[in-house]
Amino acid sequence: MRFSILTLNPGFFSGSLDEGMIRIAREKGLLEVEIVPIRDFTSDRYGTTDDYPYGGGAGMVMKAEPILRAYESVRRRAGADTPRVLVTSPQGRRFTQGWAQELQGASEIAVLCGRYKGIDERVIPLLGAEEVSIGDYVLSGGEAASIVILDSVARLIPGVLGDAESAEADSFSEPLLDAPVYTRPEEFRGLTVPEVLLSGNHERIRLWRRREALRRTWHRRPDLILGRSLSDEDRSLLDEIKEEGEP
Ligand code: 6GU
Repeated sequence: MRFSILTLNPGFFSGSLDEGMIRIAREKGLLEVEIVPIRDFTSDRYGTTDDYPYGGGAGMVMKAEPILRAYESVRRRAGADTPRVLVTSPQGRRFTQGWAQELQGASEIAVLCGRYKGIDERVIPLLGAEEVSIGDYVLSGGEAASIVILDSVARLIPGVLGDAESAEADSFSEPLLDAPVYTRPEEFRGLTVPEVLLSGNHERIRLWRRREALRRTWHRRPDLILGRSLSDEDRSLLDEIKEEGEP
């Protein structure tokens, strides 16, 4: 998979691509990341990438021309593969695990990092782009969002994660939050590990984890539970949780 990131701030990415799972995916040759500095594709001597908005108003708008030229360089490299193109924007459709899974099937992905005040709207149809938002808050630019998207897609590429990790059901593949986890020591600063996890009783542990997953989800993200049909077991666990009231 090749992931091209078109940005006004290429320095944002130094370091972040050389750490953790993104680095491993790149080292294994499963992921190639190309940072495309939009300013390199300006044609005037000032390297102008933005301009005033038609109709007035605060803030500057990213110009179409340098973006299209930057994208055309990505296209040339991609050859026959038509990239999936995303534009980061607070106005975009919300990014989800399902969207990440769908992108994982693409061989070429290009992400244009928008900046907060926006991009000339004509860029969207010209690139055949989809606008994507990572959540309901405002970032000053899409660079951080593009790393979020890259990370979530890269870890789904077959062979990137070890079997142990990828075999595990991810939180959000199954739409409940994960139960809490603990590691050694058994007691730390007066806090102990729940006894059930030390019991060796696999059925009790399974049930405890299920209950805690439901409990967290119910208290923190009830939207993930409401309107879903639950198994009989989940239903009765959730009834117990509701009896307990607030945490
Ligand atoms: Cl993708 N971009 C910006 N600028 N702000 C955001 C966002 C993206 N997602 C949430 N807020």
